[in-house]
Amino acid sequence: MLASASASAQAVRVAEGRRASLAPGAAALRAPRAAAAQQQQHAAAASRRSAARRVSAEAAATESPPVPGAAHTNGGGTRVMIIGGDGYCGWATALHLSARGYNVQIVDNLVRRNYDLQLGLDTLTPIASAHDRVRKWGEVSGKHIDLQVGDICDWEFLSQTFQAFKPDAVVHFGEQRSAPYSMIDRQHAVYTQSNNVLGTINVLYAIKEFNPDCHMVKLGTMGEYGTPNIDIEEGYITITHNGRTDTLPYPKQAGSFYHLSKVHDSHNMHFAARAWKIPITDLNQGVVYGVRTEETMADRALINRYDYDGIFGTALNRFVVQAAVGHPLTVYGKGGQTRGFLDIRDTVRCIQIAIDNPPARGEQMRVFNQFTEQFSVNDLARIVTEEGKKLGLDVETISIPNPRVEAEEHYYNAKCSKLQELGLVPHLLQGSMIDSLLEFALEYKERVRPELIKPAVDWKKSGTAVATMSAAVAK
Ligand code: NAD
Ligand code: USQ
Repeated sequence: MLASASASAQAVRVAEGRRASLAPGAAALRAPRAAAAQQQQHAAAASRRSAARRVSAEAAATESPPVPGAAHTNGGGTRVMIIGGDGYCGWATALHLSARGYNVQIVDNLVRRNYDLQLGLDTLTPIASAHDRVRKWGEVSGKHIDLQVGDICDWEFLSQTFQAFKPDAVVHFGEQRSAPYSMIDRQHAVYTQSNNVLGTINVLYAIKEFNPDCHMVKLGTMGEYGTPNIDIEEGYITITHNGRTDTLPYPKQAGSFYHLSKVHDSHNMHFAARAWKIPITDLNQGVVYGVRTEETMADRALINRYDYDGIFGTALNRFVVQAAVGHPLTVYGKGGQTRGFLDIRDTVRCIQIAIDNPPARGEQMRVFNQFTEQFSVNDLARIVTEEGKKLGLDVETISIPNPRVEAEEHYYNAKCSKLQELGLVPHLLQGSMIDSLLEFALEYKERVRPELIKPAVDWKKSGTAVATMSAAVAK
């Protein structure tokens, strides 16, 4: 229960902020009483504001030349709030947009870094702190990114930040994004859905109350659709039933409590677009691979995170690291699971395209499928094996019992033309891409902890007993 019925509105706000900003397992860090939490929150907010002011001042004071080759194209000073801008997709996007003339603010509660601390995980790449990153970006590019550390589930924080920055567009990456994390146990399932669904509702209210023209660009997932035995359309399907025809949201059959949180978000956003005429674009993104973008490679302190563990690592990124350290590629079950994939260089471009092409107010929520190619897990293993051989690596593949509940052989044909019609020119998965990713993984291979590679979260065993301590390392 978040708060008793008789609690004051202030206590409810504090309780909301406290609950949402802490991932499960962080209970020991919680202040015992609401008053203490409130004091802490105010102190944290003050230090947050002064830290952000420091970062702003330092970044603004630097006058170094821009990143070579980073064209300052059509951003036109558009004010873009990037929620989740310290994460894998968000950081690359923040720099991409900043380099191109958008006025960028990052909003992030840094909880992704906290998940690693709780579970004993780490990114392959040594990433700088959020504050050092934006400071370094100021030095390297001469561009200022405003950083606000806070939780979007905390309405007081979000509403004040929104009103102060006055964004023209909000790009919302700020969710718990791992399917295995959401299936660790009941606590992690509840956290994932409350963090994701309630955070998104707060963003919708902020837009409605303070600037209903602000365009919400929200990261959804291809996994919302599941693997139906018919073609997957981009968001909507026209159905004729008993002689009548309608165009309706495409049916959703998600495969984890995480993927389901995205389904719930989509429904809530679809409703808000209708009820309040907010311009919204829902991007159903496929699995992202790669780590280099022009801007994140401009300095070591700008390097992006790269997850390879069994909880946050995604298929292709994991296989590349496995090949680099001589670990057999971990195909789950039969390996016929087919998904949409895209290069992180296309993620950042897709977001820019979405921002530049807002729906009109009152238009139905827009949905784009954001991926460029489909592969099965077996396809990925074959490609990584072939490319590994070229670099002299002896790559093996094993089939391990599937920890998930999902179809291992199925029809899959998803549409993805809308972003390309608006100008996306895809980076396709070619040998050279895998080679450079492999070389990247080889460069950091000393940091790999092999015990984190095998999956330890089993969908069928997810229970009510708290399983944080056993989630990362398989028995
Ligand atoms: P990530 O975990 O690296 O980044 C998410 C960021 O959001 C983190 O920095 C985290 O601290 C922040 N965050 C989480 N909850 C927050 C909250 N309540 N308030 C403020 N900040 C919060 O994830 P990612 O891989 O960059 O994914 C970004 C988005 O894209 C997610 O919504 C994810 O579901 C979606 N997506 C990712 C992929 C992929 O392959 N990585 C594919 C499809 C969709
Ligand atoms: N898989 C393996 N071996 C591995 C890892 C994964 O066979 O070592 C399989 C999984 O069983 C699954 C497929 O590869 O069938 C994809 O798994 P994944 O971990 O790469 O991706 P997923 O859990 O779906 O989640 C990731 C991101 C998530 C995003 C989603 C896009 O973590 O944020 O929403 O990709 S999509 O898959 O299109 O829904």
